Amino acid sequence: MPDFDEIIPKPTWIQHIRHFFDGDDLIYLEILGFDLALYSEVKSLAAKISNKILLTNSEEFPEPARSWSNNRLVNFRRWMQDGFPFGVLSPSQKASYTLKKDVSIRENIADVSSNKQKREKLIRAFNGIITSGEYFEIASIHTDYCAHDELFYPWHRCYIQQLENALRQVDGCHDVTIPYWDFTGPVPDILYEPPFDLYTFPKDVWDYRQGGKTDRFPRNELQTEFEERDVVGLLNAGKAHSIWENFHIHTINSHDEGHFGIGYTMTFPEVSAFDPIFWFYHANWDRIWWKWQQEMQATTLLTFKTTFIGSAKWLNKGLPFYENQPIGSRIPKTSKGTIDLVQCFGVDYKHPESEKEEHSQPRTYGSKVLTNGLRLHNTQKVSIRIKEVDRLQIPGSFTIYLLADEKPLRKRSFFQASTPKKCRTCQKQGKVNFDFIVPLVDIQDCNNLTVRVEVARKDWDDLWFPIALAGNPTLNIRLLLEDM
Ligand SMILES: [Cu+2]
Repeated sequence: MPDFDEIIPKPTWIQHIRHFFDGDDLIYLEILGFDLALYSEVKSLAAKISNKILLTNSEEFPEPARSWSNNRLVNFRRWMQDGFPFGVLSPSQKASYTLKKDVSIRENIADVSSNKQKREKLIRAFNGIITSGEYFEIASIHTDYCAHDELFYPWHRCYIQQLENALRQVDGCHDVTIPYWDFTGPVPDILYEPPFDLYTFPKDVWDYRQGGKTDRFPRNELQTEFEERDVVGLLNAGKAHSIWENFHIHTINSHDEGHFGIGYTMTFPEVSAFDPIFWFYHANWDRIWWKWQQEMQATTLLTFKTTFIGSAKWLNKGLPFYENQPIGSRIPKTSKGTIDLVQCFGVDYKHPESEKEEHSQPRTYGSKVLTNGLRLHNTQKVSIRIKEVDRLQIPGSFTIYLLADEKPLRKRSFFQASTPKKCRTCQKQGKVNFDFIVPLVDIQDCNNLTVRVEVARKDWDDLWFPIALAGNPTLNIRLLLEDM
């Protein structure tokens, strides 16, 4: 970490300023109603902080013993003067991490599969809960809950733990953990072997009848789908963001594409969790979040909040899961109680070796914050936004196409409930945008840019959803400028 008491030429929030506030200060001030872990709060209180008048009573902040050096104060004022830049952590500035001891470790399913003992235990545990019906009960939770808003990551962190707890109840499997599927490499064989290849519905669920089976693409087709949908590219671009909200929004794009890329059952929230691959796919999403938290030094509640640009209120919302408690004293979980994976759940992830070297850049869309000037010449890319698609009107998961003279230029898939109008989380964010970056040459000779919506359900085969009914979205096109 840089020395904050030296003069810093271009201080940013994420690299420097967030570290100016000591944990004790943060806790003390939170009691007084100031949340200085939050970028937005520090920004709005910056004048008071820099003039040391944050606290109107006789107490000084920070307390005299840990008072800021003059250089630190200068750094803070420079940051104000520069327009409060949030900043980005480059790969070399990201924190390294070591695997926690004395906790359960979730591993790569490819590694579990190559260890006879571990593989057999995982199979036994899965067969156990499928036979007992517990698998059905847990998978059914996803039929009615659609947590793909800001609660997405915390919700699914609890959800996979619920399955893991169930697996551990099976005889001889008390120490089993849910492995993750790292989809950046080849698809491991085990995902196409029983009991992980498919699930048979013991009763009717949604469009599936009793005795029906989950379906997904054959292995090689899945691989091709993932490549064509650029699941890994979208993931890498999302992971490179240092702002939590951006990380969340952009990685969800990759998550949704992955659901579609796996196959039909996984395309619909009502039934996706019945396909066993769901669990390994989602353990990987949880691992991706955790790794991002580790790299951003955001593994605790206090430090996690320093990555927010907006409000932290959602952290207090209840989740439909309970803390591990004896029956009779069930305490509902909130998102707060999910942030520190090791503390809250007693597990850690062993990340794949292949992830050691990564150098993605966050993809920015549309306008940029003007701090250092922008380069106008040599612009070769445009950002295209399909703006304000009213997804509540669209019956279920869909794919939106951007067409240049009727030919598909780009597409993006969106994972949602079949009756989004009935879903409270969907209602909150009814209008959604779809962003693409396109080389200028691809559209400059085109006469007509249009948009089409394709509903994923089989009964919509060959029919487009009328775009006028989807809230008549607009197309915004902007030149993509580079920083100087
Ligand atoms: Cu999912």
